[in-house]
Amino acid sequence: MDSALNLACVTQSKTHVPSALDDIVEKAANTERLTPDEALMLAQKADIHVLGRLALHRRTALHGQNAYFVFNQHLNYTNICQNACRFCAFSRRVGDKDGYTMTVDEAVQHVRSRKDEPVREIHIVGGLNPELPYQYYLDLVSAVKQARPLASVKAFTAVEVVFLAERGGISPRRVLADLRKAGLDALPGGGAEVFAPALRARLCPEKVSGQQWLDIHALAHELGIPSNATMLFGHIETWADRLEHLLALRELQDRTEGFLCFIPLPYQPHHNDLGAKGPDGLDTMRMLAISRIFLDNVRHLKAYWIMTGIKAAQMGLWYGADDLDGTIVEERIGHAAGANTPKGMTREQIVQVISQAGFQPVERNSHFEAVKPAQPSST
Ligand code: V47
Ligand code: SF4
Repeated sequence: MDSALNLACVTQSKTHVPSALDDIVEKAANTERLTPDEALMLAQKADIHVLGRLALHRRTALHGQNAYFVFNQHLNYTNICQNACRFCAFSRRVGDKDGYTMTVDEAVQHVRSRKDEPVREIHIVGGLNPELPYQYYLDLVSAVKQARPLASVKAFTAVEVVFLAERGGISPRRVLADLRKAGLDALPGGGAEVFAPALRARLCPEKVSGQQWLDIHALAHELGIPSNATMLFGHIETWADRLEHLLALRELQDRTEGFLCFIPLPYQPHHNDLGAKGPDGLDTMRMLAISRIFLDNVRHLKAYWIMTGIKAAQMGLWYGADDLDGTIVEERIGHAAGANTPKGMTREQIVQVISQAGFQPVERNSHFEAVKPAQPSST
């Protein structure tokens, strides 16, 4: 075991009999790859301090004291959706009075309204709106890109990509190629939920399968479009479901190396009909730590402050996370489901949050490259 970790004090006592768990802890401390069964035992049996130390060891080896954030803007262009995922409080049906769809011009207005701020990434996702033509999506990406030529456009989940392909009667490959031509830089990680088929059938029966989600990301990586990956946790899934999900991501990443970041999304329990209660703080730390330890080939791990809460995101940096996402300003999906956080933070606030947690704030772009704070006039 790495002596720097010195986990003996928490795993052993004079009367301690070495166990299978000790072997797994030692393997993890030596940065060896864990099997799903080993990770499952670690997740369920290891002391929270041991997990934290192991995860911190990994995150420090990768990133030192750095903790990343991006100056970004979220754009949820429509909440109209033909699906009805049971955990979702954001979506509305065609005709609902609180349904909305932005025209491309309105979306550009949103982006322009922040033209004096040094935004480096526009994150665009929405519902599956059957009334929007294929061309809308291409126009949206190219208009946003034109309005913000120096910002990356990270747009449309794998679920939206499949929807566009089906509606346009074209292949997902063609959709991704068209979007890229229009200015798409990366895919966000949403829509992954939990891959386990039986669970997915209960959570989001109309949604693309886990395999389809993985296939779209594999295709994006093949076309040179990097992406993120998420997992919705803390509802009705088990640790075995979580590990199955992480394994599928690890296997794909071994093949493509296209994932930039993994984001475990803590389930927000309000205004939907799933009835689960959401993870507590310890479960969120355990989830982050196991993600950091098991997903050894995805470089970045995000504690998404909008959904974890700001204080838990700070703690998350000690449990394996190295990224807090960003300034955001107008988040709707987590807040529709009761997220109890501000809708955005200023750069000064996020820098302070990271510094006060004991880490070095580093502003990044969508590709996780460190950048100098941009001046508003350069955007
Ligand atoms: O796909 C829906 C999730 C996702 C709830 O790629 C919920 O950088 C919690 O994917 N509780 C959208 N989560 C958000 C997302 C994301 C966010 C930030 C950064 C990135 C990135 C991606 O939100 C959906 C769904 O999985 N979601 N309802 C809920 N009640
Ligand atoms: Fe629609 Fe996405 Fe909500 Fe599911 S999670 S209902 S696909 S907006």
